[in-house]
Amino acid sequence: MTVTRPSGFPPGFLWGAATAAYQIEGAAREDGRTPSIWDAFCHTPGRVLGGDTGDVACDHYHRRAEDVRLMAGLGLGAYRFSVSWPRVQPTGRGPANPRGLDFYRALADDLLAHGIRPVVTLYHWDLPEELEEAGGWSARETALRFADYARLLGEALGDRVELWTTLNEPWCSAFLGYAAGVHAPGRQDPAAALRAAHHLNLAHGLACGALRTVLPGTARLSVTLNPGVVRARTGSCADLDAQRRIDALATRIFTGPLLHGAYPADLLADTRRITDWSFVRDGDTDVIKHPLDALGLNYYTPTVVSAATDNDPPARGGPSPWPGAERVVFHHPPGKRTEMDWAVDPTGLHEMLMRFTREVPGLPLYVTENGAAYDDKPDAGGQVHDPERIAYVRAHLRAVLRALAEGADVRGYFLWSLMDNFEWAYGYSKRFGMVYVDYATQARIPKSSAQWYARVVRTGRLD
Ligand code: PNW
Repeated sequence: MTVTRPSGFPPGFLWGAATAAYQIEGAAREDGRTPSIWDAFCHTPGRVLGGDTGDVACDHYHRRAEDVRLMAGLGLGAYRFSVSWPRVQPTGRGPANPRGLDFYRALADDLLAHGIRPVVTLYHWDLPEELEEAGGWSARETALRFADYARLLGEALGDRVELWTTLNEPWCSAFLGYAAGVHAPGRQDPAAALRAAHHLNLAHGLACGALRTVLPGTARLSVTLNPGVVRARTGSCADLDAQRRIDALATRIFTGPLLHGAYPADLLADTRRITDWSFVRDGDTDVIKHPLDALGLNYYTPTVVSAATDNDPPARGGPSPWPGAERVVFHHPPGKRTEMDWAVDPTGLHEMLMRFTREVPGLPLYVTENGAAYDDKPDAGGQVHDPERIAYVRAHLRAVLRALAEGADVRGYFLWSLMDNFEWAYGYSKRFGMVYVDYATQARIPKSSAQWYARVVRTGRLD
């Protein structure tokens, strides 16, 4: 078999970097912002490593202009950021907080002034705490509130933003947040997690409807998923069944209704012990299957699974994020790892892109996150060298090129992340940035990967 490897990316390919509001903004109590579920989670002892919080984070709320100049210096064509819901609609309901909206208008204006396209994610996990107190994503009401919030954002930023993403990684929101409890709101209720997944899907569909009514015809709507690239450890029937179960819970629980208008029958059967799915009402799946203009895909590492045997000890480490698939064992594939202990395997990115090329032909794809955490430190001269990150990103960009050569319609790539930031339950202990952040001084130091990435962006070539 001949493998075509074009050395360049198509003209117009969007080169970007990504962040999320709670991970970088800080200013947690300023200008009318109220707590989100992540503020509450971080301020509960024992939840986040080192007791870290996003109270200050990268202080981006106050350093917006400097950070946009940094992006301009790297030559970025696009910047993917998220809006903090409790900053722009403090109670999660009712009128907007104008000072919150002003921040995002100013950010979009700064980006546009530097020729950087703003790509907005409406929800990157920071639900207003008031809505969590009313049931959070396990309550249907939250999906309705999300549609109102989307409309409000559409009205405020519609003249500045073309590419919109409703949700980031709803799998994490539903299953890390409501089943495993390792993310906010820290609940451990498998039935609530499955309800949350449905209400996130519904929220996406309702938000798309709301955005379509207020946005100009040029607006493009998308959602960002983190489809698991799930591999069976062996070809045995039992291992293939474990793979099928995890694929259903990781990916098809979202892509089923979002892209095809129905929940997969095997998922409903696998979870029947936990819920009867009566929270899915007539018409919901039609709302969820709103026509999309693009699909955002996040990729870090593949997953290898096998069926538990009688010799396998019961899973350790708290409740499973996989309701209905508790007897599945997760394996560490051999080879290189990042600081997250995630295997470096770019073939998974290629596989993911080809899966969606086959599954939704014609739908433009964006890699909305890809990157790696390494133990970066400034050297004696104050420089930060991160050759492993360069190798990681280069290898994954090669996988994108390979997918492009095989017909995938990949329109852009967003490196996670622009800068080191608050890595959720790991606090500040994991650094994903191409820009180093010295949290004591808030100094930004572009790592060698940033210089390397700037060259890729400028030339559209990898070497
Ligand atoms: C994604 N998992 O999070 C998020 O979109 C980012 O906010 C985050 O910083 C980045 O990836 C790096 O972690 C994930 O446990 C968090 O499978 C956890 C998982 C996956 C993605």
